[in-house]
Amino acid sequence: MEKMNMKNSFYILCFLFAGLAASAPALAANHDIIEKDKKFSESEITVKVGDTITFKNQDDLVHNVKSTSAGNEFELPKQNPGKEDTATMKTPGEVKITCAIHPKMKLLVNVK
Ligand SMILES: [Cu+2]
Repeated sequence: MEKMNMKNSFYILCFLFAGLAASAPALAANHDIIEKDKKFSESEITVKVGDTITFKNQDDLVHNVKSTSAGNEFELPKQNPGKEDTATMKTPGEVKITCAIHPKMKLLVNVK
């Protein structure tokens, strides 16, 4: 009888942990954006708060990616060819990303 109770307790614990795991918030995702021919590989993307965007410079010139959008301001270090850097999207809203050196480069990020 005692053994049976132990077994039942074990199943109940398993059930509880499974429930906890299922209700845990989704892990932040990373989104890759390529910089090539003085363009971003996407013009608009949608991400979640806490997600990161990795900017990969596949051009043969320097880029300087930045945002001045409220709540998501950042400026990545000047990127030599082959470099990559990551920015975290912290606040819901529209984030307008550009390159300080090439202002025609534009990426709109919708942070949900
Ligand atoms: Cu640039």
